[in-house]
Amino acid sequence: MKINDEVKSALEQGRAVVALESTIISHGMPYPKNVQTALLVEKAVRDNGAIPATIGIIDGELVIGMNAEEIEEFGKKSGIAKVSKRDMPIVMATKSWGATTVSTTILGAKMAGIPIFVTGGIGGVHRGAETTWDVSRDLYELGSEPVTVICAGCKAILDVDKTLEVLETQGVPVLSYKEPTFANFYCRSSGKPVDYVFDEPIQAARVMDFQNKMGLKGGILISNPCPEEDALPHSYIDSIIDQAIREADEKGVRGKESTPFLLKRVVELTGGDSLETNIHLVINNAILGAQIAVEYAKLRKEK
Ligand code: PSU
Ligand code: MN
Repeated sequence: MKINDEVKSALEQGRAVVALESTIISHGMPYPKNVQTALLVEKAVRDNGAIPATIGIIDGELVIGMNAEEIEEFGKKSGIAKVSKRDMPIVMATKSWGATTVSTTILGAKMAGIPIFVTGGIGGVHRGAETTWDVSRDLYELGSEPVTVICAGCKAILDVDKTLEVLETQGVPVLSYKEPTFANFYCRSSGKPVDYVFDEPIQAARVMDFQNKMGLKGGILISNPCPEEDALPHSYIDSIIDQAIREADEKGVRGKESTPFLLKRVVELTGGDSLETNIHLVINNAILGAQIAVEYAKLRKEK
């Protein structure tokens, strides 16, 4: 593992650091918007008082805090593996490049001692999981590692009810910023209740603090609805997602290819609108994540 100097000294001094993932760069968005977004997200973290640490695997080494050239490579290079937990030792042993998903970014953040991680939408239980058994590893890492994840709900291509059920089984508290319901990625509300609604970043930091104090294994999920002006209407995006899922079924797209295929198809079918929403919601999450990280660092310093 290689931690960059800025991140290392921030962690040593107990300053706020926010982890960021690399699958959203290499498999979640097209070039060059993926790179531009990753850099804007890092800037949003800095503007709100924290240090960004984008995580990825380069030549078999887990890098905590990639530089701008490395982020550019992740956005451009083809053949970078999408790395779930099971792929990690293989990518290391073969000295390959690997993009970390939510699950492996949680693992990297934990190894480095970073308590907060910002993404777009987490993976979850896919629609039709009763026959495919496609349940993202993201939910199990959230259940076992002490990292708080800020997201705009689970990706809209998923089954929200089933995803929330697995989070409950995994013992993951689901918090929502200002809105009474769990966010739905491109839309502000899924209509499903959460465990706690908060209005100030410090309130989320206090929940993190108690989870830590009690030694409860696992993380916390924070849902932050995408900005009002960027949200897409439910009826419009739902019919497009239905079409993308039908096409995936017809083509036999399965397993780890499923999420990248669906996201890409939804971007095409919305004429790029869903990509703009995706970009804005990640930046919005970075702002909240940095604010919570700053409050959490203050709480820890008071001890
Ligand atoms: N959020 C986005 N775009 C993405 C992802 C999340 O806005 O591309 C990625 C994350 O890395 C997440 C992964 O962990 O998709 C989920 O993949 P799967 O459903 O195969 O577990
Ligand atoms: Mn899957």
